[in-house]
Amino acid sequence: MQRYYVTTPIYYVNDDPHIGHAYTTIAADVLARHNRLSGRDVFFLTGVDEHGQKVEQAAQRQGIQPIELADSVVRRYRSLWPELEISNDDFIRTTEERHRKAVIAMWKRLQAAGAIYKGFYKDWYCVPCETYWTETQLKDTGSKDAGSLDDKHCPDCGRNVDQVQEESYFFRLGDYQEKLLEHIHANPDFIGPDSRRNEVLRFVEGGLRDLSVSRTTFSWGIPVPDDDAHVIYVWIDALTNYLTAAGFPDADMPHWPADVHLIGKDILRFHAVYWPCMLMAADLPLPKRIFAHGWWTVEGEKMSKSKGNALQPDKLLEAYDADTIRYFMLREVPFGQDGDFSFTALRQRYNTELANDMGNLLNRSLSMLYKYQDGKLAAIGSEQAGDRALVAAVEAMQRNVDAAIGKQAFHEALEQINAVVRQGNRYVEENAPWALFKQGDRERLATVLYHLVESLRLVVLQLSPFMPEKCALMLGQILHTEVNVETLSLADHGGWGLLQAGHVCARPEPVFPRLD
Ligand code: ME8
Repeated sequence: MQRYYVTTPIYYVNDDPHIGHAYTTIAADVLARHNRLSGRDVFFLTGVDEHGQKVEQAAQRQGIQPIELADSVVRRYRSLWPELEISNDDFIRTTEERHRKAVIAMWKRLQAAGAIYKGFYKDWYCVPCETYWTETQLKDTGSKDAGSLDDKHCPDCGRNVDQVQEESYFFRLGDYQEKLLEHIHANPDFIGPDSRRNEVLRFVEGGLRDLSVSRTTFSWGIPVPDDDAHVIYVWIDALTNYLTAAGFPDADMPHWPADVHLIGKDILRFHAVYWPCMLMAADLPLPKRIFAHGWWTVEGEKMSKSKGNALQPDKLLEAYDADTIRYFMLREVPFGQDGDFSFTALRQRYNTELANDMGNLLNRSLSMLYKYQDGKLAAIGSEQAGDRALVAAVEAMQRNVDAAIGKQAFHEALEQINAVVRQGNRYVEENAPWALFKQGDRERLATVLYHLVESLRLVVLQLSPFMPEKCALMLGQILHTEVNVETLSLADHGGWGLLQAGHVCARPEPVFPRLD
């Protein structure tokens, strides 16, 4: 069976989950569910990033131990994900023993390859970003007050950076510059979207400097083997999680390399530069693809702790169901671009695309089936052009959805699905089943109703990775039985014509009541 391994970033435990975290995880979940539906052996990993100075400092501020902070945030993630219908196969914590073993093994492999050496370090460090900057990088990127040495700012987030001067281990990142460029050029799909690929190419062409990979100024992390004055840099620790969960270093890692690492645009360099270079140095296969999505603002404003406007998924779930949130986030913004989360936009999308189009098509189709044929599908007559066009549209949609999801274009996949729904509603108007009934044309009526119900079944099947709960309800009405979407497959259920004459659907019940 073909395997498919998808990952989310592991989230820092210094902060509560917000919609940015939910976004990546929902997107990864749709990839996992779609690939399961397509018959692949899926491994879907998410988890948390517990080490590093940022977490240590957050714990200190609350007067607790880092592990206590981690435990409490982990509880929030573990209860949130099922509520958002996240179907992850594993949840990794970087404080787990399996991960410590993997990180140590990774370190030793890098060391054995001669890719790590001990040196001396003098640089600037941004704690919130857990990123090192050189003097020149601060100046070049025009961070404000760049002239005054005691008031420097991070080129990424604009917050103050600290000067650090310490003995450190270094990773010979510079040695892999050419190999990485070759790899990116030889594999056009390695980094998506294209704009991010170009960004990485420009960065690497600008020259890679060896990377400091240990710290001596705090202790919350995994100690360097045989030199425990040093803690392994949190990004080396964190990135290795993708291998840990795949079984590194013990097992033969059937799921590695990952098919896709989904990430946010802010952590592109770590994933598309540091991580592949580390893997090359360790002589391990590289992930097949890294896709960076954009950032959400909320009602036009950047989410921030100080403004207190970080939108928390559990609050959102008090107002809207998980499927509506999942649908909105992946439909509203082309994946890869930035977007704005607004409640007006959410209600509008829901009311037009789900209540008016999708919900209405199902409801009117099943209602007519009950009104004219007691809920029962009847033998069909010969197909007319409009019928064949609907079947063709459904089959094209199946191929296009698969292609769109294959390149993480969720908005395109949903547009393909919605286009068939709109066609279905036009088909109803064009064929006017009420007139066929009046005219007593039972055969034509049966043909039209069959085409409606069968196309709905296949549309809902394709939508099910996005909206598992609503689709289970809709399929339940069509099939007249309780449906577990997780057991369905395109191979067994994706063909046109599987519904038989004589099948009785359930009475329609509204699935998408209008939101006001
Ligand atoms: O970066 N919109 O963890 P993290 C969309 N531990 N996505 C957003 C967002 C927003 N407004 N704000 C944050 C880390 N994110 C590391 C990862 S992986 C080996 C280690 C996204 O908790 C952000 O882009 O700070 C990132 O992908 C994710 O949340 C995790 O952020």
